[in-house]
Amino acid sequence: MPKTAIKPDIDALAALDDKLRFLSAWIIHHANHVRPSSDGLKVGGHQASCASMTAIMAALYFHALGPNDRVAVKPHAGPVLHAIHYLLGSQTLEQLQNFRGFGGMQSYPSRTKDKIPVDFSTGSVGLGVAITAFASLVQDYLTAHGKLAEEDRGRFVALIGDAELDEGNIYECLIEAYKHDIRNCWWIVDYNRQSLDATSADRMFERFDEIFASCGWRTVELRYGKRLAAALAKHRAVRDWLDNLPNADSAALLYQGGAAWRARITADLGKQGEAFLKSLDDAALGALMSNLGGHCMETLTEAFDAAMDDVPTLFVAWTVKGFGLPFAGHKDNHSGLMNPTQAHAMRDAMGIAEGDEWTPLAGIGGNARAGVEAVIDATRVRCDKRPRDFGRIAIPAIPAPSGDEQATQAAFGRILLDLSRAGGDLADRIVTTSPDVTVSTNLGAWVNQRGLFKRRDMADVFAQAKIPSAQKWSATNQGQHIELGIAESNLFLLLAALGLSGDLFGERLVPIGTLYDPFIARGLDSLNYACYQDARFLLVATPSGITLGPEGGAHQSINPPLIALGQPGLRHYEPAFADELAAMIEEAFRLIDDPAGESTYLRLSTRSIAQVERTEDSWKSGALAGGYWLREPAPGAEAAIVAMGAIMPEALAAHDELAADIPGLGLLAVTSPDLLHRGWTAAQASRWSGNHQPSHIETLLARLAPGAGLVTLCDAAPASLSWIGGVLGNRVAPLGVERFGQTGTLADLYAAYRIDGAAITEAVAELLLPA
Ligand SMILES: Cc1ncc(C[n+]2csc(CCOP(=O)(O)OP(=O)(O)O)c2C)c(N)n1
Ligand SMILES: [Mg+2]
Repeated sequence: MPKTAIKPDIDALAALDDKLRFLSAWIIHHANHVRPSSDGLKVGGHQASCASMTAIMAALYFHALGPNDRVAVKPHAGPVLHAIHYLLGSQTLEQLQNFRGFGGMQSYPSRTKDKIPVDFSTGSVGLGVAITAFASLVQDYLTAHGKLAEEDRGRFVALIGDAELDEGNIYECLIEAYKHDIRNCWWIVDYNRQSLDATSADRMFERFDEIFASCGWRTVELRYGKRLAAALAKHRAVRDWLDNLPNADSAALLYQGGAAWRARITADLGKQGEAFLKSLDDAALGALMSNLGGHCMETLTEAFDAAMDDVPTLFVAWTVKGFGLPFAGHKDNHSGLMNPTQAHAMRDAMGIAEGDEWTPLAGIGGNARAGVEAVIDATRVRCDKRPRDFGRIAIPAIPAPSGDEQATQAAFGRILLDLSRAGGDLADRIVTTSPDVTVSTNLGAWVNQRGLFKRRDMADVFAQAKIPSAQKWSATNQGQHIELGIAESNLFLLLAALGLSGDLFGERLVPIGTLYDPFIARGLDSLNYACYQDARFLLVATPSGITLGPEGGAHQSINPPLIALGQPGLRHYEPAFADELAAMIEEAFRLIDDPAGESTYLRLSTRSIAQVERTEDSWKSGALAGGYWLREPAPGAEAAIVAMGAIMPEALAAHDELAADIPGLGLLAVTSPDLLHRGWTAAQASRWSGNHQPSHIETLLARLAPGAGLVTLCDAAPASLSWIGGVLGNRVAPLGVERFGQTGTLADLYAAYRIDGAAITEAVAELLLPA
């Protein structure tokens, strides 16, 4: 739980601020100007963005953070985080010297690639901010379910660039966070009023204040440091003038320094500014005007100490981008790099001898030294990374729902309902979530059984009034479904937070999220972000394709299989039959709990189709590997139909019709183009390492005659399957959907988009015609 404040050692923290500013700048300097370059490319880095928040991060890490707190660091302040761990002894010099190099510390903090403890990866601005709110929701969920002790709870902190606040996902998250009454969250804005391209719009902070306050957040503005505030208190005219100085003017003056401030104050205020200016030389004036709240250790530590309760809090810390660097305040400084002369001057000014740049406490001498060492020692114990937590979930066999005719979406609902009824560890670890499509993606029965999660009980008014309804929507803190508003980005960010629960809290959950397949695109970067961090979850997308018929073009998905094909960390399965689905769900659960596993995306359908009779189980391993022969080809067959998902009945019917004329015609059921493609490229790569094993798709296709024709068929972009022709050099007739959909019956649509039986027959015939 939030700790009580300890008295800060302001001098030691200020020395650490200076040290972090130097080290972060030097890491970037070394990569760009010292380390030999073999390709002549600029390495890059963001010295100004780091310098802007070294004080904030020193106050946070070396004073305010508790042992269970987790932080999402502004991506381009990554070097500051690494410098902190270097001082704590948890980062090596070798890594710092290999910043942005192969295997070295990453440009932006990465949970999976960096060697230091990174709580949340960042890089795509806005997402690291929002995940902290969802992590706090997951913490509340775990506590309510008795899976996290009170003393193991912490606070979730996001360090935010001010331009990052333009990202819409932050406000989607804010609304959702309000509905779920989240707490223990600090968002700290590095309010340097500069973005990448320019200085930012004036006085936005007042708007931020209003927006956050209306969503239940406490807002704390840290505008002036103690020294500047004290000076301004005595000179009201200067204060009024500075309060209203436009961002661009302020940035330019901060860059130009004391003489320019003097000239401008004199020009604007005349006699009213004289008393303020009189006692200050230009250097002192320049320093005083940069004494903003985000650079003042007393201001920062006081503000943090005053917010140790669980109220979500937005701190707007005014800062100077590039504070203390030669390009402080310059509007073009985002990617600015000090030249060697400037970097050496900074080193000298810090009292660091040449050659001593990497000595952790070089330049910190005299009385400050002991204080700094004490602060570092006290901090070290708070920064351990919790080990990843895997391999603890007993996964029962998932039986296929019975029924001669079934849709995969309906079967999914049945499987979850059966799991819920059977109970057990797995069922208790499942958390479902959906952005307002719980009912229409068939999670309703599960929710009726397991209930909605809310920290505070919420009665089902309809049930109380005895109004008949299929959905029982009362909420308690024991519920296992987290209902979200219609914001798909939030779905993926919540799945990311739930899917990291083993790492963040030592207790792995089994998250299942549902949405309509086309709306994956709405949250795509958040989905990528979840995968990038190796969060583990099951994503169920339904309905899909044009097979949803009358729902029409706006809801028909075309390209998600291609998205999945290119998305690392996410395995796409597209079942045709309920027994395939059951096997895939079982596999997905296993992959969630396997250190070498991944997340799974199931593309399902509302189309009810006749199930196939199985006489044995050998199809199963093929289905889990990406495909199997649903109708065996004769050895050396000249053609095959290769089909995926809900249009399998068309493929089967065409196969039956054609088999009489084309002896040995095969029907390959593809269950995962994603896995087949991965296997193929991996086999290609293994050729070069000398231990080549043919891939699954090569083995399957080897049954056909060399150069046999393939008709590929899917309710998706045809490229999802057409690439299969490249594996062994088969000719392909690619059938699929390439245009926006329309409303209609399935027969209308399949004919119009040429994925019906007639299209298959024609395509097979054409392939078999002599060239
Ligand atoms: C989604 C996304 N779009 C664009 C970028 C490129 N980018 C990186 S930092 C940045 C500007 C950041 O400004 P601010 O948040 O104010 O941070 P500062 O460097 O000023 O501290 C941009 C546009 C990105 N990282 N992520
Ligand atoms: Mg900024």
